[in-house]
Amino acid sequence: MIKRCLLIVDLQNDFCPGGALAVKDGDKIVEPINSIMDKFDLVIASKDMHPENTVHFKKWPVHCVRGTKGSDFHPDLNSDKIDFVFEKGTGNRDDGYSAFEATNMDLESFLKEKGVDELYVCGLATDYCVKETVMDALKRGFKTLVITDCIKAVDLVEGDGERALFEMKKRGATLLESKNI
Ligand code: VGL
Ligand code: ZN
Repeated sequence: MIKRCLLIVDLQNDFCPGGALAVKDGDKIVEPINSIMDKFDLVIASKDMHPENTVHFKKWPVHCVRGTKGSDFHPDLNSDKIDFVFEKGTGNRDDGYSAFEATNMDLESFLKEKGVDELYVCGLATDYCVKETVMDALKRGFKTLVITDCIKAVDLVEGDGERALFEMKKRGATLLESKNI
């Protein structure tokens, strides 16, 4: 049996409308993600979890500070079904865009120990943390799939999200829609 793992990247209040670094329509992917969780053997998530002072805030508005509501999952996300949460960006000197930079547990060893064959990635944001996580997964040899209707882009420059998808695909990721899982 193929073991399939869903990785939900940074579906936190600060990246949703009303948050400190809101991604347009970021909240619209919550229900589609809830509705696919049961298709997976394992569901994990990452959280952007920054200290109050970090070099990361020279590039971005203050967001996802540990202990604040902005760092919590979106309230509608079915977090009961999440088996483990990987925290990243926890230091003062790192951006921690990729979930493979998590500091509370090593994601690569975790996936290998669980015998994961296919890593499905969704969440926020397409052009930053989703992209970096997918690139790192591919680098480490995981079969990596991106669920295109369960991601949203920051699009700081118009087209960033589309370009990120193109790069992920070029590097070897499979792009698919949730209805085809
Ligand atoms: C992210 C910008 C800054 C993300 C995190 O989750 O994509 N983007 N920190
Ligand atoms: Zn961040």
